[in-house]
Amino acid sequence: MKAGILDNWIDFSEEIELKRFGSGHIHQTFLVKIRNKPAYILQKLNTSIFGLPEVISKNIELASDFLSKKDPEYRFPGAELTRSGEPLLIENGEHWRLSRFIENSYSPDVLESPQQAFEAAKAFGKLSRLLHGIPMDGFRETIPDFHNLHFRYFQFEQAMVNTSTQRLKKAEELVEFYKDQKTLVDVFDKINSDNLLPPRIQHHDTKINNVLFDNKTHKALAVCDLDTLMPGYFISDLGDMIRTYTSAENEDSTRWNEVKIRTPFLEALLQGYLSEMENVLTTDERYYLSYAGEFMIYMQGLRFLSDYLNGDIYYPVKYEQHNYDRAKNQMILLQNYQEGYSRNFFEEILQKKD
Ligand code: GN1
Ligand code: MG
Repeated sequence: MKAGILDNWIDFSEEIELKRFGSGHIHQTFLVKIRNKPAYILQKLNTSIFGLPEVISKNIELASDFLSKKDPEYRFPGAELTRSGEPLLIENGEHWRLSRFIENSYSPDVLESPQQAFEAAKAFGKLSRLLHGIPMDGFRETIPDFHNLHFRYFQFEQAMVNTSTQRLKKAEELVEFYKDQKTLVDVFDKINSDNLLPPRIQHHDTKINNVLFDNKTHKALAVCDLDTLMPGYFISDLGDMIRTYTSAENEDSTRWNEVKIRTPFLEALLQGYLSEMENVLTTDERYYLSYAGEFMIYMQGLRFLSDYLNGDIYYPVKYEQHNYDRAKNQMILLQNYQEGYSRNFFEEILQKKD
């Protein structure tokens, strides 16, 4: 069946090996190996989440055209066109996409060294830098309000109303914590109402398993998972990196005592990001560097908690309180971040660079 799908792009009379790939939550992803040919990544898009698949293709195409002129060497894993020249195959109501697999690469779930944090942050910083100045006109949001914290908080409020008494009781402590942190939403609202941050094309899912590293050199080769490449603020990409590169445990971990920010990783991440973005960031953006981490950890925690309250309708779960645990993990990480990394920490790093 999936092999039949592949027929729309390539000849595969040769032996073909297809296996599930990666740990993404949303799409079904397969690695396709064909004898004597390059390998591919085949994805069946989750269109109940990405209701506008043609917007994804358009955004990627616009970015790809711009990047190929600005830096022809840049590796950007856009979609392979089907035999009829389309970036997406639509068959029986299903949407499929094929892209080149970057050979000899791996994508980690947790970073092992500050050097890797530097590399990954440099990779996403580079993408932001290269896309600086791209005309925004043709871009649209692939998931409306995806990183709109105001909207995410509203969804959380709705989830509290609609949930079962049992789940609400179980989540009481977390609910209180996330409510107490609502000032983070107020900051976001002010950024919006006063136009404090310039719109940028951002990746919006910079977690570490969306970076491809070279098997041997451990250098970042490329970033992948481009479905949420769309207009937003720099706090989305920088914040998601802080959320996932600096924690000693990934978001699924329940080893609560180990969930904490690793300072050398945070420093390396900032160095990597700033090595690309330092001269691009505005004064206001520099001011909001530390907020980026709070914004993303908080929003991800809210999303996990809302999903727990809603009865696990968005994130796939492996056990009953999986989403509850993820929201708890993010709560601990946020507390740790707020205790240890004030705005001063970020200013010192900026000053050292100046
Ligand atoms: C989802 O598909 P995946 O696992 O890369 C989610 C991100 C979250 C992430 C948390 C479209 O990304 O926003 O940060 O899970 N993507 C969507 O692991 O909701
Ligand atoms: Mg992914």
